Amino acid sequence: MTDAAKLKTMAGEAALGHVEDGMRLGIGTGSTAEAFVRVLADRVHAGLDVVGVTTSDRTEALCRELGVPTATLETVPQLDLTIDGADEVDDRLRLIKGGGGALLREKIVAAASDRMLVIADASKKVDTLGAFPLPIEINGFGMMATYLAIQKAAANLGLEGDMILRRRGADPFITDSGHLILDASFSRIPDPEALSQALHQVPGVVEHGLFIGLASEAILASENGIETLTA
Ligand code: ABF
Repeated sequence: MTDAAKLKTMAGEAALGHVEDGMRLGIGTGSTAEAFVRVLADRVHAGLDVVGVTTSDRTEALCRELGVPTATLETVPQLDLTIDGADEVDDRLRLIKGGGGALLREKIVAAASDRMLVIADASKKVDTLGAFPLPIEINGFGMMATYLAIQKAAANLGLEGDMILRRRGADPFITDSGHLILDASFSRIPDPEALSQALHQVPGVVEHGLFIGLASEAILASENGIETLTA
C-alpha cells in the first residue's frame, strides 16, 4: 500500500469509530470514501448491521461488490451519518467537493443526514478555500448563457479565473444525474457564503461544490496521526 493509500485507510478506520449498529449511512465518493467502504465491509461481514445510501454509481457498485447493504434515498430518506471525502476543508469545516463529479448527490445525501463526517488526508486542509478549482454542476441547456452568468456573478464578488468545461477524454464529462461540470479556478474564495448564494441565483446552475454548514466533523490523517476538526 502506498503512503497516500495508508492515510486514506487510517481516516476510514477512524471514521468507523463513529458508526453504530443499526445506523443509516450516507456513503461518499472518491478514493478516501472507497477506503472507508473497504473497512466498513470487513465490519459488516463481522456482523455490523447498517444500510448505506451511496452518492454515486461508482460507490454503489463497490458496496455491492463488497457486500455492504445499500438502499436508495427514496426508501431511506433520513440518514444518521454521512461519511465522505473532500477536495478542500477549512478550519470552519467549509468544504470544496466535486472533484470526483458527484457533488449533487453528495450534497443531497449530506443534507438528509443528521451528521456529516469528512475524511481526508491532512493535505486537504487549507486556510482559504479556492486553490482547488470549484466544481459547478450546470444544466446542458443554454450552457454558454449559464457560463456568462456565473462569470458575471463571480466578478461582482471580485472573483476572476478560468472556468473550464470538464471533459472525459474528448467528450464532456456527464454526471450521474446527466449534467455538465464547469471547474472554476478562482484561486481564493474569501467569502464562500456569498459565492454560494450568488451561484444559486443563476438558473442554469444545478448545484456547486461549496459545502457550507453541512459537515459536523472532519478526520484528517497524516503520518503524525489523526487530527479531528469539529464545528
Ligand atoms: C468526493 O471525492 C468528492 O467530493 C471529492 O471531490 C473527492 C475527494 O476524493 P479523494 O478522496 O479521492 O481525494 O468525496
